[in-house]
Amino acid sequence: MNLNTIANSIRRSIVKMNARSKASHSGTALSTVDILTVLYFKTLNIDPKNPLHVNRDKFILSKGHGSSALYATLAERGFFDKSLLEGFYLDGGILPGHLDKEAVPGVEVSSGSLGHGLSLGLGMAIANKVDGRDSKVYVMCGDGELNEGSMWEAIMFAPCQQLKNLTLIIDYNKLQGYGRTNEVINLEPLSDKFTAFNWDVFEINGHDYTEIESALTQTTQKPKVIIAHTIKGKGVSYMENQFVWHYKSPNEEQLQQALSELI
Ligand SMILES: Cc1ncc(C[n+]2csc(CCOP(=O)(O)OP(=O)(O)O)c2C)c(N)n1
Repeated sequence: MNLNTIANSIRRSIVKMNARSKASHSGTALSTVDILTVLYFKTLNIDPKNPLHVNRDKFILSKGHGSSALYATLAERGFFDKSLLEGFYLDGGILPGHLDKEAVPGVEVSSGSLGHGLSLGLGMAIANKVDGRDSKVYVMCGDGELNEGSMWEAIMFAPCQQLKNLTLIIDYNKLQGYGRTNEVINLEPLSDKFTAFNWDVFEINGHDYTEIESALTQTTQKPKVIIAHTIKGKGVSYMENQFVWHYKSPNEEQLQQALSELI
C-alpha cells in the first residue's frame, strides 16, 4: 500500500469517529495525518505485536486533543482492532477524547493538557542515553501549544543534554483554539528562535511524504526540530484552513462528502 492510500484510510477513520461521537478537533487531527503515516509506516522502530519492547522508538502526541488521529493510525498499523475506533469518545467505548496511555497499546503518554509532551519525551531521551540505547523519541506539538511556557523550558534544556536522539515536530497549521496563531501570539521568526536555542532546524511541507521522511531520517548532533507547515483540516475541502473545524463535528451529509473526497 502506498502512503497516500494509508493516509486516506486514516483520515476516513478520523471523520467517521468524530461524526459518530460528535467530537471536536477534526481539523486538529487531519493536519497531522501525513506525518503520522510516515512515522508509523516508514520511520519508527516499533512492533505492534510487542508494543512495549525496550528498544522501541517512542512517539508522543503532545497535542492530545488530536487523539482521533493517533488512535486511527495505531489501529491502521495493527496495534489494536479497528472496531475499537467505533467507541471513540462514547459511553462504553475504551478510547477517551484525549489520549490515554492505559486505553490501548501504542499510546506512550496521556496528553490533552497542552505543554507537557516535550518534557516527557526529553526524560525518555535522557533515559535512552543513560541506558546506552539507540532508540529515538519523537514528539509532536501544535503551534498554539508553543504558547505554553513549559515548552520553552524544555526547548532550552534539550540542547544542554545534547539529545541528538530527540526530535520535536511542530504541526504548524497556523490556527489554534482562539484564532490565527500569528494574531494570538506570533511565533515568527520561529526557525531563528530554535537556531538560537541551539537546535538543528528543518523546515518542510508537512504533507509531502518525501520531505517528511527526509527530515525525520537526517542524523544530527543536536536535538532536531522539524517545523512542518501543514493545513488544518487537510484532505477534506470544506474543513481545510477553516477555524470552525477546531470545534464542529461533521453531520451525516458532511461526513458523506468527506468520505467521497478521501478515496
Ligand atoms: C494547558 C491547556 N490549556 C488550554 C487548553 C485548551 N486548548 C485545547 S486545544 C487548544 C488550542 C491548541 O492549538 P494548537 O496547539 O495550534 O493545535 P491545533 O488544534 O491547531 O492543531 C487549546 C488552547 C488545553 N488543552 N491545555
